[in-house]
Amino acid sequence: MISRAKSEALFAEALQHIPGGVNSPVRAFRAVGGQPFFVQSAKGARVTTVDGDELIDYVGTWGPAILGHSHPKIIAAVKAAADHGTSFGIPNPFEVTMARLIKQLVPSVDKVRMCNSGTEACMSAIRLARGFTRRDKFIKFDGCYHGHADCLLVKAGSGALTFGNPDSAGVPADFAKHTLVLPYNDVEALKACFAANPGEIAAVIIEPVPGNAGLYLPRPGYLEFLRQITAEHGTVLIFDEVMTGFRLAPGGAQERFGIRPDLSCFGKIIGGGLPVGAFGGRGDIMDCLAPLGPVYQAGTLSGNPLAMAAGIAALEELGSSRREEAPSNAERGMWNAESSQSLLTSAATGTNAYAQLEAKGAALESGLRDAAKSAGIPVTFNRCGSMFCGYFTSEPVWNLADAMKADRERFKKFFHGMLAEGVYLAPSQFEAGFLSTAHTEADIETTMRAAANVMKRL
Ligand code: HOZ
Repeated sequence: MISRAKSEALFAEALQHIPGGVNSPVRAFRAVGGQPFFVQSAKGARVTTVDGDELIDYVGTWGPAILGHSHPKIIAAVKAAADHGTSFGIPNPFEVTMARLIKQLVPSVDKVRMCNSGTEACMSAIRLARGFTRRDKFIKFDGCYHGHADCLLVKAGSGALTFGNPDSAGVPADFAKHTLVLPYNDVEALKACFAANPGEIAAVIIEPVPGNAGLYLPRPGYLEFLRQITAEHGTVLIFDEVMTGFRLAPGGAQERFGIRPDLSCFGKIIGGGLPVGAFGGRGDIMDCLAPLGPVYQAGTLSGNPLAMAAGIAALEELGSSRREEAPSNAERGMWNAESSQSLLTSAATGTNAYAQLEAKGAALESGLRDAAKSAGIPVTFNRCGSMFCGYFTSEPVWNLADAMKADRERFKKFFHGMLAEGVYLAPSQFEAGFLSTAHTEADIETTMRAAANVMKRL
């Protein structure tokens, strides 16, 4: 059982000053009941609460902590950058380095524009696609979350879904009328939508591996079909890699699945945990942005030196993994069974971040599956590398409709049981879990033991 006195006092005060006591709804524990705890510090795979409890953390600041919290190189980079100033609103050299690094790691990116969050990145990518194609409509998928811009907050995942409001109040119908929503993993629905809107669809935006309604994977051939149909219709294919970028492979989901989108959106990961976003892709599309072209997009803090320094340190650390140990297949954009196997083998030497993430993900998956099986609890466990979700259902989960069949009451009990055992999972059945290179074998074993104990009581 974790202690709560200081967290409770802080939350009581927060409720007086901040709506719902939190600055982002998913932190409020509404989906699982109870109150959030407050964090004093975070290091490696652990967060320490203000009441002094250390928890094994599988939220990882909602994804960015791929290298664990407070990685020494990231902290040192931020401190060094801060000595030279915290914001200029004038170009700084870090921006150039960051752009070069992103291009090296993600070959579909010819040019990239920095912004301040994943929300800004997706909102700007949609505007850019519309400006480039001179079309208004775009397709998104139900349960996918691309931040909280008006036109994207339609059948959204994450907090919007968690709290039962996938369509937010405050979004005028006129602002969302060009947003076409389809089920994920459904080829026929895509065909029908393109047939019904010939020459009208500016973009398709997709989380290639949706991680905002739990986690589900693309069926074999689905992303390939999406690439093909968008190319045929002159529609801009946008991959939202805010959570998958630099995590599922050095070049993100697009490298892992061998697809080249036209535009990609990135977020918190490229800030090493500081507030950052970016969108990039084909040069002919990106050059439509002001000051070169007619599509306006801007930001005083875009390319902020502290955020850039942190992100550069994170990407260099991840990128060095690729250069040392996984050059050939990764460079060719391949992530097949063979390359995964060779990475798994090299995990034994412990230096390749992606091999470690893969191996840790596999170990956690097998432990949690065993725990559920021994307890006789039906769980569908979806995993892609270091992202995972256990749904309390016996049926496979390939889309939002499947995810909605999960037993959320059981998830609540599981969540609180795990927390009492010192393991922090995201406080919603509709969020993904994240491993980092800092999770140790011992952390994973502790987690498996905790899950076995808790599952017996569900
Ligand atoms: N929605 C994101 C997680 N799936 C970020 C967390 C947040 O909204 O605060």
